Amino acid sequence: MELIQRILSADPRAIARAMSLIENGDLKAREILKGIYFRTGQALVIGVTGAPGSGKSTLVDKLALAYRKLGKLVGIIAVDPTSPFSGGAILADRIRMQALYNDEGVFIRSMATRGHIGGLSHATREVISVLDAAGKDIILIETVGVGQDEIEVVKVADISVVVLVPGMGDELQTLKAGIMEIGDLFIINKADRAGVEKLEKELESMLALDARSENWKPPVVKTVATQGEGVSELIAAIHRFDQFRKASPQALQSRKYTVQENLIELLKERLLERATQQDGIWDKIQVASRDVKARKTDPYTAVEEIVRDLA
Ligand SMILES: Nc1nc2c(ncn2[C@@H]2O[C@H](COP(=O)(O)OP(=O)(O)OP(=O)(O)O)[C@@H](O)[C@H]2O)c(=O)[nH]1
Ligand SMILES: [Mg+2]
Repeated sequence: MELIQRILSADPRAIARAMSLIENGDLKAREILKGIYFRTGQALVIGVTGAPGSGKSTLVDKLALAYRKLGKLVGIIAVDPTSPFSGGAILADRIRMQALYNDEGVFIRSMATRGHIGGLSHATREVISVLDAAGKDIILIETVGVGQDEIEVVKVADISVVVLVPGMGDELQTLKAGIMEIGDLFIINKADRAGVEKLEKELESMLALDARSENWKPPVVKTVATQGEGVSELIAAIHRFDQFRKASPQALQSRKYTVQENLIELLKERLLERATQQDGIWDKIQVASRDVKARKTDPYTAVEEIVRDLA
């Protein structure tokens, strides 16, 4: 397919087209993903997550610029799982630095993935594959908040960076469970503000309690994203983690997507697709729903009957 060749030669319009097909759940996306699979697996995928307004976009921009200076090709994806429409995601997109838009070595895309059939992480992973195959060395993924959706996205990243800001106090406590598990590296951004030391202490004591089996103590890096302060330290910390994960891939296995999980997910998708393509399936589902609701049958039997009738 011509589109595949164009993606492999990093044509931005082809990349954008492939991403639209993926977002829309178009069947053509699958052919593209098949065609590019053997060229994936090279990029370093960095997930950046944190509370709204913590400075993720500013940081991602500065990181992108710094990586460009190091000669790396960069992809940026802003994922907005909280927004049912693309509005939120477009907003995240708009504030990016002009310098990045003018640079051919940077590809930027926003995604509002709520409602994607395979779920958020699924679509994100496919979009990452496209950027990876197009030769991007560094792929930055920005997600809003630290909730279940974000944790899903984090699973697709090679390294997960959690952005905190001083003055969070209690908020840190509520984020605790989520962030402790997902953070490979913590950033205290807006380090030009009061309360940095307090936050740092709290974070350090939480990290000290963290019973990780994996021999990696997440570093804490202080940044002032607006000034680009701390960005080189951040890149150094990312590099150290990258070395760690390559040296001990077993250590992180439980948190990252495995090939087997991916296959099971694809299998579910294909089986559901096959089922829903059957003639009269929606009528059967409707009748069954009515019967279950009226307690004429139970949902388990109803599904068994539907499955038995599948060709
Ligand atoms: N004082 C200070 N302000 C910062 C710093 N980093 C970012 N900001 C400001 O914080 C605001 C939010 O920054 P964004 O980068 O949009 O934050 P975000 O986390 O991407 O926000 P959402 O995508 O809306 O969740 C902007 O006005 C930034 O200029 C910093 O280090 N210090
Ligand atoms: Mg943002």
